[in-house]
Amino acid sequence: MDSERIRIERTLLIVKPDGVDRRLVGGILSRIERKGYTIECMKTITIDRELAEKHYAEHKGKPFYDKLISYITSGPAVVAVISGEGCVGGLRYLMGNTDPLKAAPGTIRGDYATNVTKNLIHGSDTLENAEREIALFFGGE
Ligand code: IDP
Ligand code: MG
Repeated sequence: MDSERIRIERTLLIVKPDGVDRRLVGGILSRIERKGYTIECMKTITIDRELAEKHYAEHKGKPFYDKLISYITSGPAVVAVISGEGCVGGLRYLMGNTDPLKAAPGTIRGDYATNVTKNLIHGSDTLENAEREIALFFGGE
């Protein structure tokens, strides 16, 4: 029965600067809400270098790291806490493959993006990272 369903989780969503610049924020949030997830809180910020480096610490030293940091800090981004049943994995599924050229049609990246750096959206990849990232972006609030 319904009471046995997957537990309610929280995850961190970022509509990255290309998504804000392309006016895709509403369209992306609409898909997430349509799925049944809740926007718990949300803000528009320009991510500074220090925050970007903390958020993407696991990628330090990779070939795409410098490009990633300059991209994510390049302009306003929309950051939100999303909640709902199994939403960590569920949001990843809605987002599609990291490389938009490999993301299935019907996913956000599959439908709206072509570039592996400018792939529109971030969603936490594990429950543990979700809690870490939520604390990083909303810890003082
Ligand atoms: P994810 O966003 O799907 O979790 P990650 O592997 O965590 O993907 O990579 C973080 C971000 O770094 C990606 O969303 C993308 O913007 C960028 N990125 C990942 N892999 C590459 C790559 O091979 N080339 C360029 N940028 C990349
Ligand atoms: Mg990731």
